Amino acid sequence: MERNVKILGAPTDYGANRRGVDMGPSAIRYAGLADELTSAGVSVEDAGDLSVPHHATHDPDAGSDNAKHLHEVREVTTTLADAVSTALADGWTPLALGGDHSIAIGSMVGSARDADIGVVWFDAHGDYNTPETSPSGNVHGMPLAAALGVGDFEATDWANASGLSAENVAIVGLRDVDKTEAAAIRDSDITAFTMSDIDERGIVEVTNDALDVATDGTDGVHISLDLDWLDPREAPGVGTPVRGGATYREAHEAMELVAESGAMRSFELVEVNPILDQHNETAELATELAASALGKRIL
Ligand code: HAR
Ligand code: MN
Ligand code: MN
Ligand code: MN
Repeated sequence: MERNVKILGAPTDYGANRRGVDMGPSAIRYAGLADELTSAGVSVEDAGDLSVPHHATHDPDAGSDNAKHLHEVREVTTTLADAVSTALADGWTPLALGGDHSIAIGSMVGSARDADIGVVWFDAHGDYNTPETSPSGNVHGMPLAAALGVGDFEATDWANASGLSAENVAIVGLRDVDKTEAAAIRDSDITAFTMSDIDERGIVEVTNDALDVATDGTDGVHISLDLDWLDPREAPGVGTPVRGGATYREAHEAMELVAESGAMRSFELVEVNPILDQHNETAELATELAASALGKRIL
C-alpha cells in the first residue's frame, strides 16, 4: 500500500512527572526518523512541532493534584486532534511524536473524528487511571480512560470525543499496573495482554490477537507505541522504566505484524526522554520500530 506519512511533533511534558520528555520530538528527528521512514518506502513530510503552552506562562491552579496540568493537556491534545484529523482528511498517515503519553488523547480523538477506530497500545503501563484513581496525578497514566470517557472524563467533551469502544482496545505488554487500575481494566471490555502472555504465547500470537481486537468492525487502527514497552536495556531513555519488557526482536516482530495487517490509520511514538537516554539510543530505536511498522523489509 502506498503511504504518505505526516510527522507531527507534540513537544510536551505536561502529562508526565519528569521534564525532558518534551524534547522527544527533537531527539527522534535527530536520530534520523525521516530517512528511516523513507527507507521503509513511504513518503514523508515533517509538519514540524505543534505549538504548545509554555511552562512559564501556565496557570498552576488550572489543573489539580488529581490531574496535574489538565488545562495544558487539554490544549495540547485539542491542537493535536485537529492536526491528526486534518492530516487524515488530506490522505496522510499521521505520526505523532511525543512528548508524554497524554498526547494519545489527541491522537485518538483526531483519528476517530471521521472513522470508527480500534487501538493497539504497546506499553508497560495500563494508562487507564482516572483523576480519582491515579496515584500520581500524572495524566500520562490516564489517556485510555480519558479517550474512553471513564470516570471524571465522562463529562469532558475534549477527551471523551473519540466514540472509541473498549471492545476495540487491546493493550500489549503490561507489567506495571496500579491496583485499582488493574481492577478497572479487568472490569472493562479492554483486552489486555501482560508480559506473561507474551512469554507463554509468543509475540506473534499476542500481537495478532491484539490486531484482531482492534480491527473487528472498525475502519482502521491507532497504534500507540510507548517506548517503555521495551525492556530498559533496549530503551533506557524513558521516564518510567520497568524491568522485564519486550526485547528488541519482539518489538520489531510486533511492528512488522502491524505493517502486514495493513490496518494502521494513525501512529504515535511517545515517552522518549533524551535527558535520561544513553547516546540517543532510545530515540534511534523509536525510528527503527517506526520503519518496521510502516513496512520496512530486509529483502
Ligand atoms: N500508573 C502510574 C500512574 O498512573 C504510572 C504511569 C506511568 N506512565 C507512563 N505511561 N509512562 O505509560 O501514575
Ligand atoms: Mn504509556
Ligand atoms: Mn508506559
Ligand atoms: Mn516477521
